[in-house]
Amino acid sequence: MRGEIAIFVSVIVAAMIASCIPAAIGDEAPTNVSVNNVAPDVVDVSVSPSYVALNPCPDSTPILVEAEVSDDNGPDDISTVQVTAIENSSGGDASEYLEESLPVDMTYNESTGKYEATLHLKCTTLNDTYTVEVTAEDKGGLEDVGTGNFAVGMTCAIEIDFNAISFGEVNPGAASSVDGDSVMETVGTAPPVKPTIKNCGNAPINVSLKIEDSAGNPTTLFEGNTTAVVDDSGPETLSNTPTEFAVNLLPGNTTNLDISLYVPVGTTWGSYTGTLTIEPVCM
Ligand SMILES: [Ca+2]
Repeated sequence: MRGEIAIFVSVIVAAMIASCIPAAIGDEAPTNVSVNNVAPDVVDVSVSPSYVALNPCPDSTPILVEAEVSDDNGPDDISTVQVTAIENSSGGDASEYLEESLPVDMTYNESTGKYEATLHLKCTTLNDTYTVEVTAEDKGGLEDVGTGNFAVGMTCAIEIDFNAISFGEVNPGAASSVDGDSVMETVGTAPPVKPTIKNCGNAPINVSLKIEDSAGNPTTLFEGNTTAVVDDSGPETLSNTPTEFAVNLLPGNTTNLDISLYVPVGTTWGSYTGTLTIEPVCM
């Protein structure tokens, strides 16, 4: 087939040359075209994981933003691809939750064929859905914007600055108190740590407390004889079932735990141990 076309064309050319004799057999004409620059296209933006469970404070949590970008003038015409904005579900600026400052340059990954950047969410990033905006610009200054989404779940977490509560030596009929403060201290430093509770999650919390006597105690002492105040909530008497303190502690904030033990008259003498359990209650 290809051979037949070649023969056919050569006959036509021969006929044209024959009809033009004795005119010139060739000439040149200047040819020009202006190829337009067209904007790059941000085809797709994705964020992984799409549902983020934050690490408790003070750690941040990485997310990977990937963008598929093309340009009809060729891939070399793409000059920059950047993460340019992050917004919450209300459309408000959420860039305060990033460890990085925007814009963040994205780099081309040969193996995925996509541009990518790793961002770090602060531990106080609120439970919400977020939109990441990616802007691609070509060498002619034309731009395109694409967006991708992710969600941040609720993280309920606390940190405490004490690893023991010591009531010392107490006579029957007397009480012993350990008062807290709102300053997170390093456990083991002198003077003795004043109990502090910190919200290291991303949602407001209440705090629940329970206290349990160890199995080897001479008699039950802590349960029913320990009272606690958290922030301005209480005093409440603690038992072996959780008591919730309505403190509405905001993410990143700290509060005091004041705890007191009353030793009733008639209590058997000896050493007593117990376990205080402190848990966050997400609201
Ligand atoms: Ca272009």
